[in-house]
Amino acid sequence: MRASRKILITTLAVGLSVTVLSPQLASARAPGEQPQPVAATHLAPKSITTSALSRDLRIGVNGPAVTRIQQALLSRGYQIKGMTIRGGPARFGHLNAATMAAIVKYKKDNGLGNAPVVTDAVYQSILKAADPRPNFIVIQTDDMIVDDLMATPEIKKLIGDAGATFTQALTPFALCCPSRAAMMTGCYPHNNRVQSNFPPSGGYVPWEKNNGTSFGAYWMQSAGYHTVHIGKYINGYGMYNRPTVRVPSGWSEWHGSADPSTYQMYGYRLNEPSRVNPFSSTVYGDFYTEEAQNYGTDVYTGKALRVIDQQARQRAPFLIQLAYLAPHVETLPLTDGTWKDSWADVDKPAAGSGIDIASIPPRAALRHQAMDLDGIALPQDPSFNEADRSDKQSFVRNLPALTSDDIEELRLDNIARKRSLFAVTEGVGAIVARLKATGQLDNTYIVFTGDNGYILGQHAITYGKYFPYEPALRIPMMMRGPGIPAHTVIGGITSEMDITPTILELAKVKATRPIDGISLLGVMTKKKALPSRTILLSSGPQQSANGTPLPLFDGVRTAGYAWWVYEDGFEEMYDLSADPYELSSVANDPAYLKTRLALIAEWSRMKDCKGAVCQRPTPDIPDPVSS
Ligand SMILES: [Ca+2]
Ligand SMILES: [Ca+2]
Repeated sequence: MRASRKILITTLAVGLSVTVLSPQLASARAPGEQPQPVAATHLAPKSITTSALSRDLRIGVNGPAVTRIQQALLSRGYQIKGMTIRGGPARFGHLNAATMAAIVKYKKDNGLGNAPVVTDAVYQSILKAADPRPNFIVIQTDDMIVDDLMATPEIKKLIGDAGATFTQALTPFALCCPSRAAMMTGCYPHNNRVQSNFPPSGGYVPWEKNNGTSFGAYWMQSAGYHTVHIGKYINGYGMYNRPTVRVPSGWSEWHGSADPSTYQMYGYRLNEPSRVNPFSSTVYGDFYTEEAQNYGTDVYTGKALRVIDQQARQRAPFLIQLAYLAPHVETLPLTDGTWKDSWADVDKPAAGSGIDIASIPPRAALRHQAMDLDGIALPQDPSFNEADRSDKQSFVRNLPALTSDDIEELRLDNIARKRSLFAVTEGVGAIVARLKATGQLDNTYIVFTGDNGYILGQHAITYGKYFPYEPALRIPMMMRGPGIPAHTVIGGITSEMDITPTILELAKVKATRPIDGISLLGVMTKKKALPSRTILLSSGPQQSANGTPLPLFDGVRTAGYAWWVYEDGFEEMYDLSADPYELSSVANDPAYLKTRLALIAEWSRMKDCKGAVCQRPTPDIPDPVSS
């Protein structure tokens, strides 16, 4: 065997062959791997398929990938001899028959069987040179609270401790759909026009209409990223009254869950079009039959792992958005619930339409069902079952106090929610491990976040979300990746609207609309201080469990204060340093008059803000006058 390594790669005209001599690549081979000489030979075309070669070389056979690899090799000083590009680089389609035959002969001569000629490590180094842009994986849970991270320390260890943790990450709108729209666009609900879960003020149709070609994944895809969505999307996607399998704009690969089956751990439908079948849609098991292989969280993780494997062999960098259902409640299949009209995926639903389906706490994976979690106590801070709600607007003021039965139910809900997150934790672990095994971890950013927080009995509320109290606004958020120092903790206000601009800055991709969030890159790398932030709070049409409309409100949250006004004019305001649990509204306290007026002025600035105006730091908010 010769000491130097030759790599046979790329296309050539029939009858010629290409030899690439690569001293650098010899050192890039995997530990323990022996160098393998490649003999370039002149061979007549044989009957071997392009896909077989693609498997062998572990590369895609699309034109740009091959061309970019050639360019990368040339730019790094490799000599490529005897190469003729049929039709020129732009039209350069695939590795031709002579190359394939040469590789087959080489493998035969060297007794390599089916072993790959070019190893993953070598190929990775070529790919990196061809397109060094980083990959991104955004892992999103549904209704997860910061406290849930206590039950899932592995997520914190693998993502937060390995990078940055944002301890005061807020959603501008504590509801699934507006929150996800804000995350994907980097914009406030008043700018992306997704202001509730349902049309006409929110949901899938307004989403596509207003943001289909102006949000993170679309910009990334336009810049050459392979974009993949797995799981829950914008509420109303794939509804029964619009059964056609559609891939929303911006996504190269689609595994979107069709509503309302999105809210099932078993028996959910994923729309998964492929080149072979553009209308492919699969129902995974049955809601009432708990089969391990169909458990939603694990199926979603498996799909993410497959994409990670697949992309290790592709030139294009990727963005994966992996949206788990846990720890959200599950809803019973449609036939068992009451379905009021076709509300969810139409432009103008009939008046009075809505959804009223029975729900159950999220089911854990079978392997986690026997774990004894009885020791997990329901978090009960001083706002839990707040007795005196005279400072609060009538809706919350008039809620009945929680009974011991209510509290026991909340305790069990909390345990079920945390139990459902163990499979997510394992998923995060598997993803990190697979990125490492395929040589991609060092070039991949992973974001872990929720969509909205969850209220578990605070202020006697059992509706979970919507109201702008702290437990609903706060979400888990962390990010790891190259250049982000481990154990970075950022305590100031951040928002899920910051995720898209951060990714865009890292990928050097431009947005085509003003962005209301800010990139956190400089903050994470300690090159910039986090500015003081004001987050605009807003609301939209939403019903309580019994069909009563919830009161609308608007407001702001600054570092020190939360202020909002309901549609009936009732104001609530909390001094978060003195009253972090929001027990006593100071909206009518004369000592806070100047503070309140400053917050109202801040709201006036923010309520119709766009881009730079939304990003402006919070001005001085006067302290209360001491009495
Ligand atoms: Ca949610
Ligand atoms: Ca109170």
